Amino acid sequence: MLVLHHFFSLRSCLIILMIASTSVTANKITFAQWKENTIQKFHQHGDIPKQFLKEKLTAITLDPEIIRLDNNQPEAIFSLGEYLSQRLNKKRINQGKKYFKTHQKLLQKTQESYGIPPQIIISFWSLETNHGNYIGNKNILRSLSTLAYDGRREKLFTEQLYFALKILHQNPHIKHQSFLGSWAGAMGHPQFMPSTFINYAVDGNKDGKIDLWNNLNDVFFSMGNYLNKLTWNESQIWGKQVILPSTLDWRKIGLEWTLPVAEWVKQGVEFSDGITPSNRFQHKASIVTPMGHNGPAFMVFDNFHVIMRWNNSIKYALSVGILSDLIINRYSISDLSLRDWNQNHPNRTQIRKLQTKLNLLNYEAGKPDGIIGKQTRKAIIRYQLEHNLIPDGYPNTDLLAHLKI
Ligand SMILES: [Ca+2]
Repeated sequence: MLVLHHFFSLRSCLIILMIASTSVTANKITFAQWKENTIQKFHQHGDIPKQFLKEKLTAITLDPEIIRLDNNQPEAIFSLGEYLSQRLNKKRINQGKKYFKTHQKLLQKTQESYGIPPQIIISFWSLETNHGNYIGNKNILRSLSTLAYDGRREKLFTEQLYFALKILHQNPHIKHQSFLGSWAGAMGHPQFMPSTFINYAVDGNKDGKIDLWNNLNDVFFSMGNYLNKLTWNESQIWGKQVILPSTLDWRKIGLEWTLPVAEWVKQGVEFSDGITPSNRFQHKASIVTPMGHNGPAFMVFDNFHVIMRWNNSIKYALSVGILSDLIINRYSISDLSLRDWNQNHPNRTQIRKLQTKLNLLNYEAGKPDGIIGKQTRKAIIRYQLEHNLIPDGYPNTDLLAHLKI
């Protein structure tokens, strides 16, 4: 899983800024020249010996498969129901429950050290690599060099390449040939990007080596440490499914708005399981409706934002939260009626058209990129408000028909 949003230490940030400010114009020079320039820049700005950089980078070749994968982003966008059905299948849920028991001791130790509940660790572990079964077999340095040179997200991947080299330099037990991960550079059981590894990975079993590929103690402790530093709050839950009253002011829906639980309840919000968490009345929460007013609604707490700092996607965060609940039998998958969450989601071409049209009409939807971000959502809400549609910010068929798309 490619993780774009990481927290960097101040020192790392400074190094990143220095590297980025002098980054090369990748696609105008040959790969060999690019490697030479990169070795030079990393040496000047970082603390890795030049000889080491040369040894690791000089022999690297471009990986055409990675360029192809990077350029072929899927056109279809899954509905929440489809997304969750794929990820939360029976086998995965049952395995999660099994590992929750078999690794109980280690998970308990992780919770004692970092305050992260066992079911949350198992849920991330499960969704990232299917409990370590899909950790990727691409050479990290080759992947990151290719992506940095290819240029689409040159800055991000140049930074990650620097951190990857730093990992190899600081951890001589990790050999170049076994430094493997996903095509986008995510590594080991938790699929940490190199910057995450550098800043948050820890040596759980105290054998003097950090091993996120083979040692579960290191894996769980590193995940625990990362989530702890992302400010996971042990006394809170991630969220709960809710039922919204028809009278609710839709302008208050979305992660930008927070109100105390008591206030939401006062406004008529009910909990799908019928249990009102009165012990959490003072906690602040937002309400998200990832499929608009025709889909499910969730009340989410600060921990939901923590999950989104790991991977900045509401659907991903919901999958982590829901799987963690399923692992501890808070409810069962059949209680969720995922089939009802399957309404058609427009594809990227339709969203690009929608953005272009909204821009033409001066609703400022931002660059037509086929992705519903904050700005597009705001533009949709403004349009909906001005045309007496329910202002849920969701591009449903009514909205597309209204705009003749
Ligand atoms: Ca270790």
